Amino acid sequence: MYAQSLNQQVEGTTAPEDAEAAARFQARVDAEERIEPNDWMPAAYRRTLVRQISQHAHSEIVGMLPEGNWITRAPSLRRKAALIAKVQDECGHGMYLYAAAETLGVTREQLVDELLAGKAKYSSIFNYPTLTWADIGAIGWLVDGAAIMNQIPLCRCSFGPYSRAMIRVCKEESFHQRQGYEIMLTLARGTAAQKVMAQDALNRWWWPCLMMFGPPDAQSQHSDASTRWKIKRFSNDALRQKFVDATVPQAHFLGLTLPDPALRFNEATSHWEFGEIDWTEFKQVLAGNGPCNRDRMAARRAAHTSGDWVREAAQAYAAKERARSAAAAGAA
Ligand code: BYC
Repeated sequence: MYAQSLNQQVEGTTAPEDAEAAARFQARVDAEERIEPNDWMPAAYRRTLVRQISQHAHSEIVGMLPEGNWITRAPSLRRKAALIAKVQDECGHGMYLYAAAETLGVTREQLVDELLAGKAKYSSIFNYPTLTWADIGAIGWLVDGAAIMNQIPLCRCSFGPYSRAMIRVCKEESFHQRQGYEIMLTLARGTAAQKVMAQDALNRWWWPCLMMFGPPDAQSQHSDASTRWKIKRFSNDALRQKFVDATVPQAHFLGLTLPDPALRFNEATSHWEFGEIDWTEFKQVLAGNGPCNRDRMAARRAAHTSGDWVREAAQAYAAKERARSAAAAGAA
């Protein structure tokens, strides 16, 4: 459940709603105009955006952990440099997204507090462990691949700051996806042991990646409103299917097997049909019981606490700068 306190604050930033304003708003959305932070918007639209954008930001930040885990153990200098750059990009994505959420009347501190208090969600995928180097390939290829599939349509989201942030994020995700696929290709064409490692990573990441797209359409409580508001352009199931259709041939090119005995190409629909997703596992991960939920939150809390002095120093510096500017303005 999204935190009550944040919701109340978000509600408080909008003028009382009237039917005419709501109709004008929907007409602008229907005409593909972008809604900007100072424009009138329904409270529920604002609330949905704060929820989604902040969850997205948290995902980028928590998402640094599984890959960051391998920076010291990357197999070559080239791989290490690329991985450091990728993890740093994810941090940058988190920063744009927190900034986009802040335009809706919440502060970054509030959003981070919600995460650290365990009240805010982040993507289920980051609660799985990175056991071998091949997991770094699988994350780039599959997790970033799934993220691109979901985020390309978000570049046309009705809310201006979110859509603009997504354009840059997608460009960077595209590099991430390629570096992951290249790691997988190297392993798949390497020694027998390396190929086994690549296959094992694919086996472990495939199903959790399909869960990234969210619950089945029939159980997606936010989809109807988000589609009407053109935040969502495709349903969870439609994006999941696009991802499967794009990824199965990539796995075949690698010479790897997808861990799904039900997978088969339907000539009539030109889609890859896949087996049943374990939604119980998804719900367990969302409830905080995935393999790494507790580790991830402990790592974020520890990073936040050990970063106290950095925030204090930055605030002290900003206060000094303000005093200097005020003194200079007074002297002029
Ligand atoms: N994990 O009504 P629904 C990256 C929740 S990071 C956790 O369908 P909606 C990367 C959902 O929030 C990329 N929770 O929701 C970073 C809702 O719960 P609440 C991350 C999930 O919003 C580092 C409930 O289930 N991408 O690429 O219409 C390294 C019902 O769902 C998940 C984004 O954040 C999940 N997988 O649709 C490498 C994309 N799925 O809020 C890579 C932006 C659903 O009512 N977000 N839930 O408590 C979205 O596009 C949409 O929010 C979703 C869900 C498609 C995820």
